[in-house]
Amino acid sequence: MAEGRLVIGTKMYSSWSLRGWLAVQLARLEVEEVVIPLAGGSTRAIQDATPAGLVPYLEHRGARVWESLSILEYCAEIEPRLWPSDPVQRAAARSMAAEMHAGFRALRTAMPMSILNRFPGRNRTPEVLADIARIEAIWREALLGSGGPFLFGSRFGAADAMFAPVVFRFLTWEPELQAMSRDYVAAMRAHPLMQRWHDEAAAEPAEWRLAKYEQVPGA
Ligand SMILES: N[C@@H](CCC(=O)N[C@@H](CS)C(=O)NCC(=O)O)C(=O)O
Repeated sequence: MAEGRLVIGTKMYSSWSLRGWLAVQLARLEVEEVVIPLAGGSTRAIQDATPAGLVPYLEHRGARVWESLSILEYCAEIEPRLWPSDPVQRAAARSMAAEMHAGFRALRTAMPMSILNRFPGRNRTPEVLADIARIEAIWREALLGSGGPFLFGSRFGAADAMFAPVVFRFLTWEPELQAMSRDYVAAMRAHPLMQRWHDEAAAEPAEWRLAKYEQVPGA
């Protein structure tokens, strides 16, 4: 029986929802999944269903958890292996997750998650390329330290969950990436939870598609 619910947005586009959903899956919480279609702006349905008017939002055993990073931390209390066991590595993983949560605005704005689309070569502004360079640098440091294939070793963890939408963005927008980043993107994409999210996004009703994320930018 469900012990709560996870409220998320359209899987095709809702990058923050993907982060919360991955954490909930990795911690194996038994919650009902409530998907509210995004409308490209604030919606009454999401405002009514969540404290901050944003998805993801988790209710579990009496806890009310909003903000994707808080959901990750809540899930890590139940499944501590979401973070590396080594304190030095754990500090790095938390810093990367926090940097993703707070930053990379140029990339997030110019290269939205739109899972089934392919827009190679588009929107490579200097600000976006700077974000991508920083992401590649921190991925590289983590992967070299852990040996991969995930950021902190063999287990898909919280830091990977935070960067999962970046993986889908890179597959859509196809920026030029270093070989190590390409290998990481491939390892992430092959993970069963990423495959499941992709397939469930592809199965969403056609009427949930939003023109702003479906059109080739600038066309
Ligand atoms: N800082 C929040 C950001 C959440 C967010 O911006 N979610 C978007 C969808 S990806 C949203 O709910 N937008 C309101 C709407 O579309 O009605 C988090 O980390 O959870």
